[in-house]
Amino acid sequence: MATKRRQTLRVAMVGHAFMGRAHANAMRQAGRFFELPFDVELAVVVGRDLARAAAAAAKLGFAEGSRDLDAVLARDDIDLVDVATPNDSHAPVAMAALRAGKHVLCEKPLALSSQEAVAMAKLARASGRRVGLWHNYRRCPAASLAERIVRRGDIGRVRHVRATYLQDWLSSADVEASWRTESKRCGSGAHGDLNAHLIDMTRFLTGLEFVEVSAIAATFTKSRPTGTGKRRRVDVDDALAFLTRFDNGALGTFEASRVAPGRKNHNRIEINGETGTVVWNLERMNELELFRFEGDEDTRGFRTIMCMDESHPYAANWWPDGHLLGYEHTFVNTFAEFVKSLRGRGRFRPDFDDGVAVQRVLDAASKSARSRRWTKVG
Ligand code: SOE
Repeated sequence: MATKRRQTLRVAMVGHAFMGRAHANAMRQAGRFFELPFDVELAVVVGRDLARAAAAAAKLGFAEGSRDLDAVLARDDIDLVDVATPNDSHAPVAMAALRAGKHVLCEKPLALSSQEAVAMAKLARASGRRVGLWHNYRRCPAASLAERIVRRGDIGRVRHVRATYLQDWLSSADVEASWRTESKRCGSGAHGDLNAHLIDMTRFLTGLEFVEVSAIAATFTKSRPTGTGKRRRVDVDDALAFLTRFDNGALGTFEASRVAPGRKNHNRIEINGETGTVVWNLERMNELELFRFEGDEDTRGFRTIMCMDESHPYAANWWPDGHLLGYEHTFVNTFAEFVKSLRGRGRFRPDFDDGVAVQRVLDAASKSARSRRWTKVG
């Protein structure tokens, strides 16, 4: 009996730098560790320079490279467009792909502004296509366990969210300017790059919405070398911190910085509820810390849950208990969930509506940092 031929999901990836490599790895690995409804075919890498796009395609396992996005979008043998480019091209590329009838996965943050994000989400809803955002940390098993714990009420009503995302790669004034230090290319600095993750993670873990924010920001290095002997003005934040009040009355403190020496990728979130606390820390990404007011007082304390058991989200797709996962696996888990969602009817989360919610908080905090006033989230 002829076996039913599985359909193929053919992917065009736009951009091929750090995130392009993480995405390509995830696309190649997902079918080896998850039961997917499609065979994934890495069809084409699109870049501004044909030679570099072709070289990236060869290295990352795609069939070919191209510099002609319009031609790639016009092909009827491309089903999914993956946007792995700097922030200023997320909207034009994603919207062109949606108009061409493609599904879209897009890097975070969704857009340069709320206005742009709203237009993207509106087009996505009208398109009937599946869209998603690569907020990969949601699908770290320990983070997804934290979501399960908070949502089922194990720590009670949330009262505090305390989130930090710190890096140090811009500490030196000698680090060259890039798209990440120019507002017309990135929207904002550490704020959109790192607070975006914290805002999305908070919405994921707690289901809370941000109501109002009060922010402070700083740009310590006002210009950076361009590698051509000139210097370019830096018009984005090196760091932005903000206070927030949530729709259930809970209080939050958020801090993003890319000039915190020694902090390489320090992404940590602590949720305090009425009856307990949960802490997820990327630097110990296989572990979850949990405290609950339970048991005898003299034996109470934080306990560390190693999140590699088959009872933990995604863990059963990988290795036996106790064998650790890494940064790359959060992207593989994300891509696998997205591909599975193409068969289902439910939303893939986070989608572009989630991206709008994140962008609105980012914009309100940026506005508050400028005005030095409490600002409602739009
Ligand atoms: C740079 O800050 C960066 O690559 C972010 O853009 C990613 O979203 C984060 O996961 C790692 O650091």
